Amino acid sequence: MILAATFMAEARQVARAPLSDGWRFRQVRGVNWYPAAVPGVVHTDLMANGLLEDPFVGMNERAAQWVDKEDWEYVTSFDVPPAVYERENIRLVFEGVDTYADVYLNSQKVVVAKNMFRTWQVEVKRLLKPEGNELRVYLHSPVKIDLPKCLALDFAYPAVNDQSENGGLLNRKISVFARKAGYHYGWDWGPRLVTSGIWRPVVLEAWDGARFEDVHVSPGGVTAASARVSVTAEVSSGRAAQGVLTVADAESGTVYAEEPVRLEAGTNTVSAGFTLKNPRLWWPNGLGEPHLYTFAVSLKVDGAVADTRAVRSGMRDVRLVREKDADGKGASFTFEVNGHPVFMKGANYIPNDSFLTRVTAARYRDVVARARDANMNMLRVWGGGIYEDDLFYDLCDESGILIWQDFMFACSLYPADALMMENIRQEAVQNVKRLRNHPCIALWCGNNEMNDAYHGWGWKKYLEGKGVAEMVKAEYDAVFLGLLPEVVRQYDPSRPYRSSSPISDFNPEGSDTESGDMHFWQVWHAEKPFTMYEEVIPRFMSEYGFQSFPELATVKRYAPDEKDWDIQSDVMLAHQRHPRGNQLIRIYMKQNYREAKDFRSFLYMSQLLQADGIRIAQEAHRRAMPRCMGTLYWQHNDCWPVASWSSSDYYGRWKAQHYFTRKLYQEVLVSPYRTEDALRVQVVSDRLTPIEGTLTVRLMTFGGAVVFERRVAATVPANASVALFDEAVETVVAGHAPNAVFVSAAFEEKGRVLNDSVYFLVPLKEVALPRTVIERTVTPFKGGFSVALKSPVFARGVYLSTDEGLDDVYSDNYFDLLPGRAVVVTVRSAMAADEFNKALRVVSMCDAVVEGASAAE
Ligand code: BMA
Repeated sequence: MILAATFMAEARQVARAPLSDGWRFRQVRGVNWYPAAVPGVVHTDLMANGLLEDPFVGMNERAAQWVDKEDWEYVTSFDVPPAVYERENIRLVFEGVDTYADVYLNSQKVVVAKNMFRTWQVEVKRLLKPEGNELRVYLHSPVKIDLPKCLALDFAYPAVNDQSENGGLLNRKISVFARKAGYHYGWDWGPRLVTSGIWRPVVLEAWDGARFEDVHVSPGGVTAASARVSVTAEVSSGRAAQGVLTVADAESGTVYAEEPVRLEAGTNTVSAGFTLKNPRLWWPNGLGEPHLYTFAVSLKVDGAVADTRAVRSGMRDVRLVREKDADGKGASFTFEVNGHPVFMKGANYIPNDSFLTRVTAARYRDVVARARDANMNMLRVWGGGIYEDDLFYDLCDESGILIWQDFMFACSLYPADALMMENIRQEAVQNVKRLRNHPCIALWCGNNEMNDAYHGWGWKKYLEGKGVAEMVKAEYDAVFLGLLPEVVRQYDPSRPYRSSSPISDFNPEGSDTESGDMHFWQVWHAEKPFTMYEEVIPRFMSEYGFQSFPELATVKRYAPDEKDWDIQSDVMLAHQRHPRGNQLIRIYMKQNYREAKDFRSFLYMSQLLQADGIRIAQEAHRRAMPRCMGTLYWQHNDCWPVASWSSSDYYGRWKAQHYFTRKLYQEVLVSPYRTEDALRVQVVSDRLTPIEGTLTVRLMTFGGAVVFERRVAATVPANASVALFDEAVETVVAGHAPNAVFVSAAFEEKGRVLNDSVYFLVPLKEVALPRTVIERTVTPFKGGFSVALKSPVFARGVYLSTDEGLDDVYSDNYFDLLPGRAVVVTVRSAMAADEFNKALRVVSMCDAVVEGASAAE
């Protein structure tokens, strides 16, 4: 959709040529040159040349730690085609350099880069020759640059997740000195792989006269009747001239606005505006179509087109409503979209790879599809990663996924002298300008957890002890209360800014359940039971989570050798980055489940445990709407194969939690839960119109006998959460042992089940799950198989897998099979039928626990 001109483009327009060919690289201390990929990073180039073992396999990460202590040099040479060489202006653009680099063009230093989140550009016409130009990029080791800064201080800027020890730097947390993705230095789900490289494209741009530097399309006052669209363009012009700014529909050609503009030599701001009548609105996933308009914006100078840009935009009104409660104690935290309060269902998003340049378009498509297909309407791009690629936001625009966008600061405190402030300002301005056209962006947020950490994690005390608390706090305030909100006000005034996530509206030193957002980690870090999710419910839950292991097919990729199949083996521990991760999983497993019989079963049970636990929170948050208006669990994805809080692993394989989430985030949720001695069923609807339907609540034995049944006809109001069933447990169980029965609840509209749920009246550990063998019938179809499944008795967490088919996608998995009821699962797979039949394993929880460890024990 971008009307990108190339060298072939019409002479007057801006020409762009990537400089991606012919690159070579070397370790500066070394002598040999090797072929290199640009965009790319040193680690992947070393791997491609057979000089580094894949750090994602086994314990190879350890053997990669030397890379960040070295300087590296990248060189290419290129000719400039005449059609470009003759243009009035030629600019060299680095869209992203990681991180410290000197760039030389024909031996002249033209760029000194020091921030991986910024773009760097320089006018190079006078330096270029028609042939044989040399472009050289000297990448300084981030360790060599930043370690001295760290050593010069007599206190440490805290950085809890920086795995400096793994990098051989003892306790020197140097990540805070670099404007570089925090997770590169290690995280509690990620390896320490401190990359260097030319990680985004290098391009030559050439033009005559005038060009767009930026085009901002900003819809305002959006209603069903009309939308006011303002287009503001930054234009550089070589001379004073008369021009025309035109905005047209890219498809139909309909001209919306045509403004004569006066250009002076230098930078100009020109604008045009128009009103769209009865606009097609952009809706978040689940509420309607996320319609996108593509506006062709063009600039004519002296009658000829000088530059064009195609800008996609969505007509939507998103606001964050924070109204004081009637009792004055708290305030709402509600995203309102097109006039409707919308409950945010989503997750926190991290970068998709430690080596960012490996994230292909297909992987971006998959990770966003994983959100859309799980019925999410929001992702939080978390501050320890990157401002994502344009493609990511394009896909979110198309999928109706709203974005909570952090600036890139997380779980640390950062120095901010005048030079750093300017560096951060440029980073913020560039990224806000780059992303503000996307309708998906809902909110800007200064940082992740820094406010909580300063006040609540003992950092303030530590810094006071060192006599620098005021200074460090002043640096914090300057960035997050001064610079960043100012940039947002100036460049994207229609969007809200929050200084930190989480933060209370009334207590600037922390977060709480009465206002603002909250990260709730008492479950997991503080070992509190999952049921605490039902007790602590904030206005907006922006983080909570629980770890699980990836399934065996993924584990095999990093631990191929069976001798390592023990969660405490060195290899498995290298892929478990939370210091107490295994211990915590074991503790919760013991509290909630019976013992897993072997390694494979433990992996599977860890996924069910995570899904069961997080489900309690997801349901409690949704039930609590409209007081609570959002649930974003930690975390959507992984950056390498690892045990983590993710609901889908590095290869994109859905964990149990992802399948559970898809159902729990449906438009309508049926949520059974227990109070002291009653069973309640609540129905939550995100639909913007009322639903007439029927709730059926059944109590069944594991053999399939229905011992209680009630049907409740009800109208569920629009966008509401209502209790439709409330009955004494005693009445419902009707004399049966509570551990030998389960609740099955479903809500249907005109005979179609909108959502259903299985619920146990006692903790799962005590449930007398019967043993069963699941019958299966496999029928091949083109590109896959359908698998019909049936069990005479209840089967918990039915799991289909073939350890081989990494790309297999199941229509459903980890689901409960009701006694006697047939379920058909389809799987897309490249396997041959007999191969699949042999490899397919169908198990349920009763197969995974130690034989004889019966429920009643
Ligand atoms: C939150 C996140 C991450 C972290 C996660 C799990 O604090 O912001 O920093 O990975 O918890 O500990």
